[in-house]
This record gives sequence, structure tokens and C-alpha cells, in this order.
Amino acid sequence: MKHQPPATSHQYNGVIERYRKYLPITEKTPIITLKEGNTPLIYAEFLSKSVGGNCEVYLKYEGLNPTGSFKDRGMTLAISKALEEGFNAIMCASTGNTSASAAAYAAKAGIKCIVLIPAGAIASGKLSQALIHGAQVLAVEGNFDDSLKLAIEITGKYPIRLVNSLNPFRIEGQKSASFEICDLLGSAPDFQVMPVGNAGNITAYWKGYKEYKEEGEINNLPKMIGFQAEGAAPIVKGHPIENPQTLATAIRIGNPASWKTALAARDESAGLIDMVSDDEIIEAYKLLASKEGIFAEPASAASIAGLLKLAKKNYFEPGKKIVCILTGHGLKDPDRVIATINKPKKVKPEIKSVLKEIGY
Ligand code: AN7
Repeated sequence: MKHQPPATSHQYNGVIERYRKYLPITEKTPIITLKEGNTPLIYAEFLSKSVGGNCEVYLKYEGLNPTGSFKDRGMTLAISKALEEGFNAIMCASTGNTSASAAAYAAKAGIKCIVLIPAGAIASGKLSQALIHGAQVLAVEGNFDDSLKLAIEITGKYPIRLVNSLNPFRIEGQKSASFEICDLLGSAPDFQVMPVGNAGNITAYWKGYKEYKEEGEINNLPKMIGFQAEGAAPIVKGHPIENPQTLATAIRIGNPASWKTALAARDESAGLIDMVSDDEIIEAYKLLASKEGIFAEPASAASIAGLLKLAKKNYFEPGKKIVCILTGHGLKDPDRVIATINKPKKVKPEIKSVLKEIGY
């Protein structure tokens, strides 16, 4: 491997190197990495108390990946394999995070990246990332589902690799997050709570847990719990949603590509997939930031909203370990904060005015 620091430096080198034996990597695969993965699992004191019954709540902070979301775990593999297979162009449809990640890894690999985004419907941080990394960004006058249909059709006809989660290497890379959770806890948690959009990530986590159990790394499996946004909850409602709506733009998806495998994860684990309202998402978003010190984007807060919804119904038995996945960083969508929290109050540049405002 070129340009890696000497082994003695102990630098972490990304999910492919760390979990190589569980991944479809050969000696010929050129490894494209931005040192993704190895994200912290943070004990959440306030949330643990809120759930009660001596339950322990942990947050897997995926916003600390190189491009600020979990997508990097799958992208390192998808791009490395695309290079191995001789592609020099990739394409994705995206609600934002996939495009940011694809653009960054394509830049690192020196290949062309084309992204199709629903016009006017992705958060400004994500759009900025895709643009600065040099992707060709096309704003489709339609929603994510329309964009994905186009990406599938085009990549089926032209020598461009699709890097949405329909690309099996995306799922392979993303399963590394369940390995990390097990390595840190010493077992699988009792419950895992996460947002569900196109349903690739719940598919990947479940695959990871099952493989770790087959390999003898763990003896238990978690119940898989997914949350969709109320206005974009096709899996909960049992039919595609033609015009999905939610302020959690990352999961504004009406016809998930991995629908069937999401149902399998739910049913094989005896878990559930439910929904939360935008109001519940915003409440959880603020609570996470103000009580746990963690800024996650609204889609990620859906897992916290879901955790609290289930806790209210006494869903969790006492003493259980619960891991919530915080899929993306809050800075991805700064406009949501401005729309949610009062703007700073203006004061005159004098001590008197400041003291008056702060009550001293
Ligand atoms: C922060 O970027 O679909 O259920 O195109 O960005 O695996 O789709 C993003 C999805 C959750 C849902 N949280 O994951 C895209 C895209 C965040 C996300 C999801 C997404 P999946």
C-alpha cells in the first residue's frame, strides 16, 4: 500500500484494513480510504435516565466520519471495488450524504463523480460538499425516488458504476459499524435503534451482526428497531409514498430500495419499524444537542425520538443495553438550526448592555 505511515505509528487506516478478513477484498484491490470508521460509542447519561429501569443508552456517533456521515464506510469499499473493476466514473442519486461521500472518495481516487439530487431538497452542507469535491451535480426536477430510478437506468446502460446502496459493496462496508459496536461493548447490544430511509443501513447492520455471530465473535443478536419520518414512512404504512414529506431531508424517501431486507432485519431479530413525527424529531434534535452535547442532523435525531417514544410505552425491559445510531453530523444542515432556535439578540458594544441581558 502506497503512502501509508509506518506500522509503528499506530495510525488507524480505515474500515477495509481493520476488518479486511470480513470484506470482499483481494490483493489486487486498490484501497481508497479517508480513514473512515472507528467512530466513538458514547454513553448517554441523560437519555439512559430518561429511559429508566437501569437501561444503558449508547450513541454511535457516525457524524464523526470523514465526510460527516456513515456513508463513508460503504463508499471506501464501493470506490475501491469500482477502481479494481476498471471504472473511471461513478454515479449516485442522493438525499445529500451519499453524494457528499461519493464526491469525496471519487476525488481521492481521481475518477469522475456524477450525482443526481432532488432539486431544492437537500441540506446546504451536503450540497456544498458535493460541489467542492468536484462532482458534477445535477438537480433533478423530481424527488429522490425519481433520481434513483434515473441513476439505475443510466448505470445499467453506460460504463458508470452505481454507488447507491444497491451496490452490494456499500452494504459490505457499512456492516463494519456493527463490528465496532460489538468490539467496544464485548457483545451485541440488546436493542439497536436507527433511522430508516432507503433501508441500506439497517440491512448492513443486521448482516454485520449475523456474520459476527457466525464467526463466534459474539453470542447474541440485537433486536433491530428502525424509525421512519411520519410523512415518509412507506415501510410502516406498507405501500410506497408518492410524495414523501419530512424536514429530515436525508430520509425523505418514498420507495426504499432495500425494503425487503429491512423487513427481514426487523422480523428475524423480532424488532420493529415504526415512525416519528417531525415535531418529535425536532424535540429529540434539540434535546440531544442540549443534554448530551451532540449535534446530529434531523434524520439522526429520528432514532432518539423513536427511543423516547418506545420508552414512554415501557417497551424496554430493565437493565438492557440500547445503541442508537446517529447517522450524520448536525453541521450538514445548519439552516435547520436557524429555523428552529431564536437568533442571537443584538446588544450595544458596552458592558452594561451585556450584563443586563445575562442577568448580572
Ligand atoms: C443522515 O444520502 O439515502 O436507510 O442519499 O443521510 O440506509 O437510506 C441518506 C440516508 C439516515 C437513511 N441518516 O439511511 C442519501 C441517503 C442519514 C442519512 C439515512 C440517510 P438508509
